[in-house]
Amino acid sequence: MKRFLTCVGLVSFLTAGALFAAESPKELVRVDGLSLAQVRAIGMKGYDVAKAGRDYVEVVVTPQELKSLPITKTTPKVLIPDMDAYIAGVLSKQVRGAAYFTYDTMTAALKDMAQKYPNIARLSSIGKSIEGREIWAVKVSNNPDKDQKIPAALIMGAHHSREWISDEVPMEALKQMLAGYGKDETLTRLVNTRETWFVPMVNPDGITYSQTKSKYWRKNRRKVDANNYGVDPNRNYGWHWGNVGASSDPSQDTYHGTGPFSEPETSAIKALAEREHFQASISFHSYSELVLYPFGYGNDIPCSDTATLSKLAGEMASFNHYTPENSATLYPAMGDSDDWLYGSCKTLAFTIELATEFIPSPDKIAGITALNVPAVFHLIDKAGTYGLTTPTGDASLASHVDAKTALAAISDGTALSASLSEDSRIETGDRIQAIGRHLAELTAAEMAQGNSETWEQIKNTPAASFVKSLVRDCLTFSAVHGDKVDPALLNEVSSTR
Ligand code: 0X9
Ligand code: ZN
Repeated sequence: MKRFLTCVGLVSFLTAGALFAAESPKELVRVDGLSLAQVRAIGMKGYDVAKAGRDYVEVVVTPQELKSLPITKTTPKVLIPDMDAYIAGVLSKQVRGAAYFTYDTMTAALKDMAQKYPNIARLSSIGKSIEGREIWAVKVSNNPDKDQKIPAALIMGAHHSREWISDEVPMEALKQMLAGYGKDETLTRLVNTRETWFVPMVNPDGITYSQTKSKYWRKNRRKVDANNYGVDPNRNYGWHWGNVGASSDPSQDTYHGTGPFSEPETSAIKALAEREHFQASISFHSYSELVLYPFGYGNDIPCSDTATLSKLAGEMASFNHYTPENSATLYPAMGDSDDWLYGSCKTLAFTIELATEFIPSPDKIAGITALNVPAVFHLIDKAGTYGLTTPTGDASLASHVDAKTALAAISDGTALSASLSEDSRIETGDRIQAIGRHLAELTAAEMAQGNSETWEQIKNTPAASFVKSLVRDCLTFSAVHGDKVDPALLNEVSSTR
């Protein structure tokens, strides 16, 4: 629950704060009535902005930083006067059944799941954090030891220490996906036709520090120098790395580190992503109830996949009722995971800012995860459609997907085509054609075995109409090359327009 102090309260708090500056607690303040230029200036300077709109920001500051905020004629309101006390308050409200995962309880839960579902879940460490904790990843797939070259998705949480809710959604999605295998049709299909990687706690040291020391902490736990700890993992990814919305001062919460991927936590994600080639990803954070998409390293950066990214963001938002927007609209900041995943790996990469406060009261965890898990499953599904047809996506997967995925990719890609630029439309068209050729081969093979299910679906899917003649070509080719093809089949495909 947010607490509001009056302006008078704020002034006396600030006066007192100035006297014992070194130990002053951090506070969350809201500044209303700003111009868009002021909002942008605050974001660009690397302040620890929690939430921003066209004319306001909510920002975490020391009393000293508050004084230097580039604002005029506006009076900040203190929402939370002492962030460490706020953390302690949340911790004290935890009860059995409504409590946040710690690194240890998460590790135990992941080990349990991997043990319970050995055929579809594989637990591994993708690297160690600065303090030597394993960064755990679980791969979910019907053949988890094999790279099947099928659409892959990455679901991450807890880049930021004090955002405890952000690992809860990946954990809950993972749990439901495993439990639903063989019981729920959609989840069974997703396990069988996708490779999904969950990395629920990217920054385990930060979460642990925040939870055990009642500390309002954002970064990892690197000891930078005698006085300063921590690099902001979400300013450390290497796409247009620099100072936009980040700080080169190690005492600041948005300190970007000494260079791109200077941190083991971001390097671990980099190595995983470069190996697995994810078609789509979500990185969970808190707070603001947003679905963000790249690029975020500057305003109005051209991006050939904006139509696809904004469409998919909008679809996820239809599940959680959050606001979909380009991440620079929140504030431009370089070095986040989405920009690098999209820019470098062509992953359709999203950040979901959960909730309306950094650490919701523990009794709200279940409601927030229930709202967001369906968006996770939707993204995993669409990794196999938009992820294949989008102009910068991975064309090589076209020849590996199952019939249902191929059909959905043709439908989604075709529906999106109209909103694409001419160049992107042509590229997307080529991808749809490639998927269509693969689908035709699958369908012809199925029909030769006496199974016309996919053929019937193609007939009922207007966007896949072009595949019908390709199926006919496949069957004719087989017949010409001496395979036994039922003439009734040839007749059926030839007479279908
Ligand atoms: O600043 C961040 O890293 C994210 N917000 S948070 O309050 N969870 O710290 C948002 C990153 C969005 N990306 C860009 N604006 N580039
Ligand atoms: Zn965050």
